[in-house]
Amino acid sequence: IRKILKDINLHAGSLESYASLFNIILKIKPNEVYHLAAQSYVGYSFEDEFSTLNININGTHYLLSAVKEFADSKIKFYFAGSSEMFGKVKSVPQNEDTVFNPRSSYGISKVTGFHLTKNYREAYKLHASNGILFNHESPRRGFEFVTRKISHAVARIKNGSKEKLKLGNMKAKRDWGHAKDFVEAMWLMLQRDNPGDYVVGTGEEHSVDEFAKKAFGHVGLNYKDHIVIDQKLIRPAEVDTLLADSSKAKKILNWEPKVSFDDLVIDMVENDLKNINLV
Ligand code: F7E
Repeated sequence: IRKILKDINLHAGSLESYASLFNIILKIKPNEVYHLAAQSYVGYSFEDEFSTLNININGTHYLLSAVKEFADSKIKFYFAGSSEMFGKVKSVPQNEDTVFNPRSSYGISKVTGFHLTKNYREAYKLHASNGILFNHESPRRGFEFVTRKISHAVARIKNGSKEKLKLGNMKAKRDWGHAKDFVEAMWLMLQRDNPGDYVVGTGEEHSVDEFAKKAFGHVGLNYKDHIVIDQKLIRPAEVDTLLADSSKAKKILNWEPKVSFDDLVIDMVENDLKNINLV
């Protein structure tokens, strides 16, 4: 965010402190609140489920409660729900009516956040919406997530590194979209007169294997020569497949993803190739 720092104001606060969240809202009186903060790495949630649940559930509750104190200000609230709420999916593709069946403490925390947001909307009449967003990636993605882990390894290996890239379950399928498209959907939700819940995804699924093949292929490498499977990276309870049915977002928000899977992979690899010497 270095490039935009001059245009924004940052305020320090913590999801673990109700007082800090309340004070920020008191100070800036926002029109819109986008609650994206969380322990968001599913892999880590298996190692420390207590922190994941505490931070994600209480943090969401604190923020909703603080927003409620300023009900007269008509603050619009967005909660970042997640396709991980569908977990071991009960039907394909998943839409707003699909039953939640989370497979990790992260998924459980997001289901709870979803219900808290809905309850504040119904009980206290907040303009509070849930986005149930499928995986959204970009060159800003953290290095622990599989897409960035791959794109950055491609850049290192292309630049001469002799390492092997260790991955877990390459058969897992995700509905991967570009974060810039998904942020537009979040914003559109808060421009509506009425709040609601929306599934946001591309409607296309690809495996980790396909992502890796395309990313290495983009620089003329065969991914099979550079990847080894590390059993330690296989999750104790995996989400095998996720595929979005975003018809509601398309119809009501007039939202459509613009970036294709191929262009997403290329954007991430090209960015890492460009910046490889700066890391
Ligand atoms: O894993 C498999 C892994 O960690 C994707 C978060 O933004 O999206 C994200 O959650 C898949 C899984 O993302 C490695 O087992 C294989 O099946 O990139 P990920 P995620 O768990 O799908 C949802 C919507 C969120 O809400 C989350 O906050 O890739 N996989 N090998 C691997 N995953 C990782 N991280 N590292 C590997 O080496």
